Amino acid sequence: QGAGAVAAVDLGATSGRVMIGRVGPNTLELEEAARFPNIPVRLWEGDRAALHWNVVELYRNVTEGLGAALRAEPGLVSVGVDAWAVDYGLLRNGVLGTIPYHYRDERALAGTDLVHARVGAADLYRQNGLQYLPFNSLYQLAVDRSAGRLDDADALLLIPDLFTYWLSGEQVAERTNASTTGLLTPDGGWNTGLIDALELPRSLFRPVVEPGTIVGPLAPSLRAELQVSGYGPRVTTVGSHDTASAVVAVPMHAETAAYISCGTWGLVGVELESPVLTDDARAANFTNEGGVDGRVRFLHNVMGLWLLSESIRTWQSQGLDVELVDLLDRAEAHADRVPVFDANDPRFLAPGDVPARIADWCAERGLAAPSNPVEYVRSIVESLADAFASAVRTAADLSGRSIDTVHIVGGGARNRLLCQLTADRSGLPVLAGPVEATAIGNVLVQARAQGLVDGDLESLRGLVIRAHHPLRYAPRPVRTH
Ligand code: LRH
Repeated sequence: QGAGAVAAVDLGATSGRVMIGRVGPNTLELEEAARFPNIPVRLWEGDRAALHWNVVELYRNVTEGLGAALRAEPGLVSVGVDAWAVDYGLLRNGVLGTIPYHYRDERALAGTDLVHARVGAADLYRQNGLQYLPFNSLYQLAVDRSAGRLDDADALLLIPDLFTYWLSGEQVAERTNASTTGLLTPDGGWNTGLIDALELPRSLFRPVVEPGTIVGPLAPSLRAELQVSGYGPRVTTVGSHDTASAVVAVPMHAETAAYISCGTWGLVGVELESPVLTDDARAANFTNEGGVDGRVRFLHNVMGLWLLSESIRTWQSQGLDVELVDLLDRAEAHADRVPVFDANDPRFLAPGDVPARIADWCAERGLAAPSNPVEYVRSIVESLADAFASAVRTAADLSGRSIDTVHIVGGGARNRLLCQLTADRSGLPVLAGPVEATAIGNVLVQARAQGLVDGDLESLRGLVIRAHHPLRYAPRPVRTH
């Protein structure tokens, strides 16, 4: 076994990147080949403007990025795509028919009643083990069905599967991300009973494949466009749900660690061998998502850095001259008391004026709202840390694990204040990093499929532990005012 190179395409809610990963039994190196923004678009649809993903623009950036990766590393053996969960494209005869909706678009909201009228929430949880999120694919599909949008479709591809298809010409459903549709059985096949009960066409669903499946070469047209000589990189599935890839690269001892994959969302939980499908887990809104190698990602979605980015966007659109890094510095030094609000409140889901919604939340409880952006930022970070700590405790209780370390990976690992406050509020040491966990997890699963490394998740994590030294935040006593 020698080192070899693969390309990870990692699409996030605010940006995408193509990373080159060089991997061997004692090597794990990452190099950025391209990075590009992911900016959703609103399109008028008769009575309102709906929020969509600009997948065509993303695809152009992906192929350009892949071209750059191939110039830097002509010997790339593989390419794999991960992205956010739940959203999908509908195709007919191989052609994308509708522009994929964004899960934050309000269209999904009608889906809950449509689905629960046919299958009750408790029954659903026993079948799919998913936390209730109003935008889970099955709710979106119920709305699309009633709007007639499924009538012309003969295939459904989740976002990373759509890119895999455009890159290779092959249509598959990678299991970790398919688990976020709510339409998989716990053993990872399509739940045809549930699909029938919701009157969704069975023919939409493609064969479920595992992460690390070699799908095929790049489509001939793309090989020509990128001037690939010979066979070129194989398109390989990874943990195509970005969170599944991130969890692969958490440098943890899974039995005693909790992880927080913190980007737009903060995904807080533990890794288990089998799902927890109890009423308590459902009441706590904990999810059992499919992990790489059959592991279960038992976690809860906390709102995440979205609260910060959406606040900044609001202030900037109001003409305020603010920047996140600067506000975080000042929030770190801010000693006065700020309100801690419920970062899980669904009112924060849709794009819009997050600071005004925080003020409303406070007003409803007779609390004084933050009075300037620094206070808002401090209040958001305190509230996120509080929600993170509470989700860590719940994950431990529900799974029967005793947790001694909290890992934070993803962009949130860069946020010193968030890491420190999470340590303080959980009373546990926080190990922060790697920031690029998702891309690393993507790279490692491809590398293993290509025979560049072998072994189970623990040995893949061993490579991460040797290559990346997390920053440690020791818990401080929490001030009681
Ligand atoms: C994070 C993420 C998360 C999902 C959400 C839709 O990017 O994939 O795991 O719940 O997006």
